[in-house]
Amino acid sequence: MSRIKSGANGSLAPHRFPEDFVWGVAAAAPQIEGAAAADGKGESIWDRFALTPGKVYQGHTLAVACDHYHRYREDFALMRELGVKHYRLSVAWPRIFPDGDGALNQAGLDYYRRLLGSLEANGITPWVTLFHWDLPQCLEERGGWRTRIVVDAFARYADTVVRALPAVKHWITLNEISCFTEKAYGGGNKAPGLNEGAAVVNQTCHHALLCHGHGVRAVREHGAPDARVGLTDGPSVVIPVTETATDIAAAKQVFSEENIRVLDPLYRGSYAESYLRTAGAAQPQVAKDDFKLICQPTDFIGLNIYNGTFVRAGAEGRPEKLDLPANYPRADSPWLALTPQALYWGPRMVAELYGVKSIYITENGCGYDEEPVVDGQCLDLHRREYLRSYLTELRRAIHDGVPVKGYLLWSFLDNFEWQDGYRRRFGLCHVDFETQQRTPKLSAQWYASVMRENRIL
Ligand code: GCO
Repeated sequence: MSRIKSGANGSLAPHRFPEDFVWGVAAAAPQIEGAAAADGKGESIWDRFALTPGKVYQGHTLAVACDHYHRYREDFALMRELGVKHYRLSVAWPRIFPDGDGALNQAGLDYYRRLLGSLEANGITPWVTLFHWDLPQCLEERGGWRTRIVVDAFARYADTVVRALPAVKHWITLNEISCFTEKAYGGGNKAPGLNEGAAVVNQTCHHALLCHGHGVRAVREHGAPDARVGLTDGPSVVIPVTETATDIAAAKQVFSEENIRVLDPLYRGSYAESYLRTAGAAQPQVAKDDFKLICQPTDFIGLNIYNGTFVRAGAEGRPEKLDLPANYPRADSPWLALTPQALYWGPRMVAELYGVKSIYITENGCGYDEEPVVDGQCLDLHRREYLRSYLTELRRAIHDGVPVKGYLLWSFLDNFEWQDGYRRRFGLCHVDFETQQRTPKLSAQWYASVMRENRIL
């Protein structure tokens, strides 16, 4: 296990990031594209979920979203103006295989080819996620993530997409396994919104891990020789209340317990004993060679980090999670307590526990409800302060030797925020959902200078 030392990368001048640091923005197909039935696209579980009464805020749907499907050229021109050089996007599986594993929809592939061409023309490097939660509804009807049908279907989908897009050099297999398994099948608020028992939830997670493995395999077999691939995880982040050895050890123990189900298979090629013990009879069914697929070496890990939970060493050193005081500062997303130290401790713990050598923050940002445009301006000073405080902690991690190589901010545009619909705005650019007008917010101008100057201003 590697140890992080304070100031290990001491050559970094205050507020500066390393020379080759990757700065960019992130988004996902179902949240921005709209055109939900255009050019042969099939229905996704999120299209269906949004039409189910009571599931999404005020019945908002994905039908139009930011209309990025039709407006990507203008959007990329705006990115270019702001100096964006890296962009994380996702491919919508139901555009490629409308019913999951049947006939290929050539128009879907052609769309992403055009889109990548436009990115290239604007000098923007794509980071392409193969799966960001929009499972084809037909597959859900055949069992979805509960069955191995989805694993075979994903393998074919990944092979097809990777072969068809040889210009892509950065691939992300899946986005946040826990979110689309546990919070989707285990009683949460993500599509398809089911409430299955632990055995089913553990199985959905196992199938997702297998899909990650197929994603890696597909890139190695069909991708460009210099293509790189990794998973984006959404770890549950833990912050020691004080930076003393005992609180750090307590926090690390909690971090390990809460993230072991995904990270152990990925990096150690098996489920941890402690995980299997806790799961008991609800352990996932594992077939021969599953772990060979799951733990193939990757080139990096992507981490989506927004917040963390404070932990201290309680009685007899037992870890104790702290509840936040009622008036602790939060963004408007109720789950988003402002805990910038999460960007220090999340990457550090992944690096220390699993020896990971290359980490990208593939999402970080904040959601607010009221962000009006007045006289052509949106003065989101709250977002700028959020970003400044989080980036300060990220830089501290790099300064201490944590191998964080890049940061992709969530998100470029205000967009469809899942169960919260369009009410909750995460964008650097304001979107008027009536007119589709984009207005870069104050935070966009600020982030443009951070990217340009490679330092926190
Ligand atoms: C996630 C998703 C994003 C969200 C973002 C804000 O992490 O939940 O990857 O699609 O929109 O995180 O909640």
